[in-house]
Parts: sequence; C-alpha cells; structure tokens
Amino acid sequence: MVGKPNVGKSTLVNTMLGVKIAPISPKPQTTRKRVRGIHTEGNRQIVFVDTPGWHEAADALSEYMIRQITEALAEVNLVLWLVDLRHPPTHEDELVARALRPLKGQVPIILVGNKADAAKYPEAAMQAYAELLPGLESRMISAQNERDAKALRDEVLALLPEGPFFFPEDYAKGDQTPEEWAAEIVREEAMKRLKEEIPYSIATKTEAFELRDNGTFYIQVNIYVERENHKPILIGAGGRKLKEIGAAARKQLEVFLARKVYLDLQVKVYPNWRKDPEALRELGYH
Ligand code: GDP
Ligand code: K
Ligand code: MG
Repeated sequence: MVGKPNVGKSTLVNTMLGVKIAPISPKPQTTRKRVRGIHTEGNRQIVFVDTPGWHEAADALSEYMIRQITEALAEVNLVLWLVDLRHPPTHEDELVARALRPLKGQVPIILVGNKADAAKYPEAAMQAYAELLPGLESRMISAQNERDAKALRDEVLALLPEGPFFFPEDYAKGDQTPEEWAAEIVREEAMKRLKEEIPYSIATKTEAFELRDNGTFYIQVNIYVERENHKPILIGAGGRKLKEIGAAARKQLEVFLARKVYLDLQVKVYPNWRKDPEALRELGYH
C-alpha cells in the first residue's frame, strides 16, 4: 500500500481487514512505520503492508519513513498505489510514480483512485494519475466502503503467487505488539487534536502495560514533545486537552482489549528527537 500522505492507505488496510490495525487521521504522516495486516481466508493469505506517505525527506524521522516505504517495496508481490481522486496529481504523486517505475513489469501494480465518494471529477483525475505511469491497471474506490474494499481484496487474492503462509492461520490480524498499539492509538488521538507543527513533533512510548488483579489493564504511555513550550499546548487549559486525548484513546483500547483500561498519560520533553538517530531508536523507530 503506497502513495503520498493522506490518500487513505491506512483506511483501506483497515477496511480490507475488517478491524483497525493502523492509525488514521486527517493529518499527513500519521503512519510512521510500515505495519502489516494479515488476512487469512481458507488456504489463502494476504499480508498487507501499510506504509507512511511519500514526501520529501526533511529530517532523520522522515528519512526513516521513506526507508520504511522502499524496504516495503522490495519485499512485496503486488503494489496498490493509492491516489486521491478529489484532486489532480501533485509533485508528491510524481515522486511515488518515479519510485514505482523500476517495479513495473516485476510485480503487478494497481493504480487505486480513492475517495471516489467525495470526488467531483473522478474520471478526469484518474486519467491524469494514469499518465504519471502509463499502462497500469486501475480502479476507483472509496476506502471507507466495505464492498469496494472487499472487491479489491478479492482481486489482490487472485493476483498473488502461490506459496506458504507467512503467518500462522490463527495469528492476530496486526503485527504490532499491544504496547506498540497503545502508543500508536495515543499518538493518533493526540495528532487529531493538535495543530500546525506540533502533531508531527510528538512521539509516544508505552512504559507500562499490566493486567491487574481486578481484571483491568493499567497502561502508561509517555508523550514526548520537542520543546518545553509545546507541553502546555498538549496539556491544554486545566489539563483539558490531555484528558480528551486520554479518554478517546482509552475508549479505543478498551474495544481492542475487551477489558476496562486505566490509561495514564505523561508528557515529557525530548529536545529535537526527530533529528537525532539515537532518539529515533529509543522511541521505537528502528
Ligand atoms: P493515509 O495517510 O494515506 O494512511 O490516509 P488515512 O487513512 O490516514 O486517511 C486520511 C484521511 O482521509 C482521513 O481523514 C480519512 O478518514 C480520509 N479518507 C480515507 N479514505 C477515504 C474515502 O474513501 N473517502 C473519503 N471521503 N475520505 C477518506
Ligand atoms: K493520514
Ligand atoms: Mg497512513
């Protein structure tokens, strides 16, 4: 699953799997690492790989993100290239097309025009995208529409080569640990509620994840900001913003874990972590 930021890659993976395994938000660069989503159906299995959006690298974090995409492209049997039908192609779509050119003829590449539900001129947009890398099969869909996602999933199943399962039949649908997932959900809910540069400069890390005797989970997640003056923005007046983030994340985690969750969020400063390879490793981007 590749494409520029915000075209709906994570949404499509989630709809295809029927459960949420990747965070979604209206902000670009919500997805930072590649995430696998596993769909098993009888004797067939698809391992979807959701990737960050392609963009011009600006710091160590975005270099990491681009590497996540190129590494994913090197390991897959099929590419779904997502584009946003509401708008004509931009420079970032051209970057994706350029990255996919060497794969043409090596693996099937399907050009997927997404957000058809909200597009004014979907045919014209599709035409313009198709010209970036001519000769591809193409589809128009809405990633939020279950029927569209399932039809595309069936097409993918038909195009994949035969081989052994990569994951056991009873493996969970996502390949992230519960600790990673808790951190991702907190980051998603925080990103949705932050503005300007701050959503991109936060990182989250789960520090504790325990099942207590009373049957509830205690989960402690740190939220890192790059600068001291970002802290009050994240916390909000009277702690309101942080409370909102915590309540929304807790709700998602309770659905995921089917248990009551006590979520403890702590805000910390980690100066310029996005530029520091050592910090990236520490925060789980390695
Ligand atoms: P990604 O960055 O490519 O992974 O995109 P996301 O899956 O995070 O989605 C970005 C935004 O587009 C979110 O606000 C989604 O709700 C929205 N979105 C995704 N798919 C569709 C769609 O088919 N139609 C519409 N109208 N919005 C969509
Ligand atoms: K996004
Ligand atoms: Mg995404």
